[in-house]
Amino acid sequence: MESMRIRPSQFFDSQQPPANLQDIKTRINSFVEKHAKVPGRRIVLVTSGGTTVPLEAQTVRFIDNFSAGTRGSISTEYFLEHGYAVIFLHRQYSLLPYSRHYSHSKNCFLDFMKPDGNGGITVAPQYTPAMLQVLEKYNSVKQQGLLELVSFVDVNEYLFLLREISCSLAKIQERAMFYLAAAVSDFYIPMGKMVQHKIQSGEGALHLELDQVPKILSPLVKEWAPRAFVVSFKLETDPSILISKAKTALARYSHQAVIGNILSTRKHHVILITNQEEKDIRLTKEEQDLGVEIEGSFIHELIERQDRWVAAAAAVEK
Ligand code: PAZ
Repeated sequence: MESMRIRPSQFFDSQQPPANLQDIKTRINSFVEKHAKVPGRRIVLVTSGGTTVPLEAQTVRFIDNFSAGTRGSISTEYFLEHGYAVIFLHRQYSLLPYSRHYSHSKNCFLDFMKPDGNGGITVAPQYTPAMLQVLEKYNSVKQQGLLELVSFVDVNEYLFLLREISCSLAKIQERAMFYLAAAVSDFYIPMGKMVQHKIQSGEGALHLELDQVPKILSPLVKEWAPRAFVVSFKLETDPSILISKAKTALARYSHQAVIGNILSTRKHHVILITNQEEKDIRLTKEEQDLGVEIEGSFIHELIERQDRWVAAAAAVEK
């Protein structure tokens, strides 16, 4: 069935770009130009959250992809700590760096507050040290303009935005990393085949036919930013196929690394796969209980590999 898949260029020619694409392009170009002027500054594009697939043009129903944006938002904070500027391409309303510590899925922000006795409110003393730490990091990142947020909802928007941002990053691709943690739909309904109005329920079972989404890593690695360091993610539920699927992706796209993870263990176990190695990264039970984040370990590993890769490329050019 592989031959049925539309080519990326055909996809972009036949689909409608998002209405705000030009504004985002301007914003990203100025972010990239600003950071390109800082000697040695690296930029990473972190993609995060799941894409939807609308079933109707005026969308009432859609298919969603699993991801809360936990991986992407945590990872962004670690990249910022390592001095990277970050473009955070995320699913609208999914977790964001820094505010994720106080997200509604974990806790209610009101529980952190208390009346200050003078008609105002304050942070309850037991939460102040941890919140102050997060606030200081957040303010420093904001003040230095190190984080640019771009949001998407459906797979169409995601692909157009990914192309736009990749082409912008191409200007400094030797200093760029792509960290593609978003859960991107494999199937979609092309605009030409999508119904305009809400699908009616009076006609019995619903039969859907979805086309395959083009494999976007291919133009990203080969055309848009061939000298950038590219990390993709592979999510599986069956551990017996994870490594072979990750290796197949590496061989097919010739990028630099794949992070493999299993749905049920993704928060404490990942496998870092490159052409040279297959490295198991795990948190111990004790680390998990202490709330250690696995991203802290493997992002450090990825940065080391990007350093070596950049150095090797520079040596070849000499
Ligand atoms: O956002 P989250 O922490 O809930 O999930 C992260 C993840 C499992 C979506 C990510 O680690 C990942 O594997 N992304 C690629 C998904 C895929 O193979 O399509």
